[in-house]
Amino acid sequence: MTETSGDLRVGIVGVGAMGADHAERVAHRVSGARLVAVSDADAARAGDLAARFPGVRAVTDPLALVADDDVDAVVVASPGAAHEEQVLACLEAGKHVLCEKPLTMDGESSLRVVRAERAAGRPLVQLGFMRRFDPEYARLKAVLDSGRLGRMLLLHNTHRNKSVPDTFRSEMIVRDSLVHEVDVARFLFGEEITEVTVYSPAPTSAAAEGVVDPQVSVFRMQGGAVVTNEVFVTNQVGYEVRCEAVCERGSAMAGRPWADLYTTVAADDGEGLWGGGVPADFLGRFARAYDLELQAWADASRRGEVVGPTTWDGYAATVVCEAGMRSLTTGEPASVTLVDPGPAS
Ligand code: ISE
Repeated sequence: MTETSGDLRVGIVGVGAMGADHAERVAHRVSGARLVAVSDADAARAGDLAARFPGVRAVTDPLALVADDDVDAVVVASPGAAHEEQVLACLEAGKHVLCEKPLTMDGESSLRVVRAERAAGRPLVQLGFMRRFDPEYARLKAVLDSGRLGRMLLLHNTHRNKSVPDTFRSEMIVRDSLVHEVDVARFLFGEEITEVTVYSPAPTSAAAEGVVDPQVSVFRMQGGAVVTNEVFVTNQVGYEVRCEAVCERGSAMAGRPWADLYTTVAADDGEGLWGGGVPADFLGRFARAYDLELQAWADASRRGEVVGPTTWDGYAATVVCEAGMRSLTTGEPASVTLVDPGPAS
């Protein structure tokens, strides 16, 4: 990327897997943006990452990074529990933010962020629901909106990860994984979710002790449509994310496994096999989506605008996941109540 004086100077707070991936992206693939500073609760990790990029500073205090006059805009990729304070600090400083999901850990705090943004007088926050930027999901949305297939009746989402650490408990399958399907359903239908039921099938023997994996859930949409979700985070194969929209006059799929490169391979028994690859994780599967997401964020921030998912989308997703976590415990349907944040100031 060629640097110009008009580049958006970006700081990244939280440089675990996602934040480090975004650092690479901002430094090398996003035009009109320049990585200037990184921060992490693990100072050594921030220092090591900064050392890979000439001119990038490691800042110990994330709030100091936010306040830094040499930082125009901030990517918040820290653990969810730190988001509220960091996003509020960005709003206070009048800086554009790309906040990874979840917006915050509960509905009340997410609502505080929605209200703080409204009080700031202009939108500043884009939520990191990258699926909206994935070319396949974006095309699916365009086909649905064109009306060619008629009204959408059902949506079936599949979300599988190869493996997760033992610390990834049942509730995190809802809050960190199902949350993407929550956003996909709201995005594709253009409606809110009113009720969630989470079912707990017998777990795979590969799941950590006490973890409900896979999980199957059902969303009821405002207009009466139904969404089914399978989330299975220990499939032992690879990252498989796809969905099928069933409409009155047709259906459409995104993330078809067979859309991958067709390959043949010799097998030991002499039979030969055919197939394609399965990406190992979301960083690979959604690399293009993340590139487009960050580029759209940088371009919009330079114009003083926000595109893509908003704090309201983050708030709604948090509230739906809270209901999902209640249903996970009781096995009963849990209703979703969204609170009107009130008028913008
Ligand atoms: C992770 O946090 C993500 O956001 C991924 O997109 C999702 O597939 C994974 O299950 C989550 O743990």
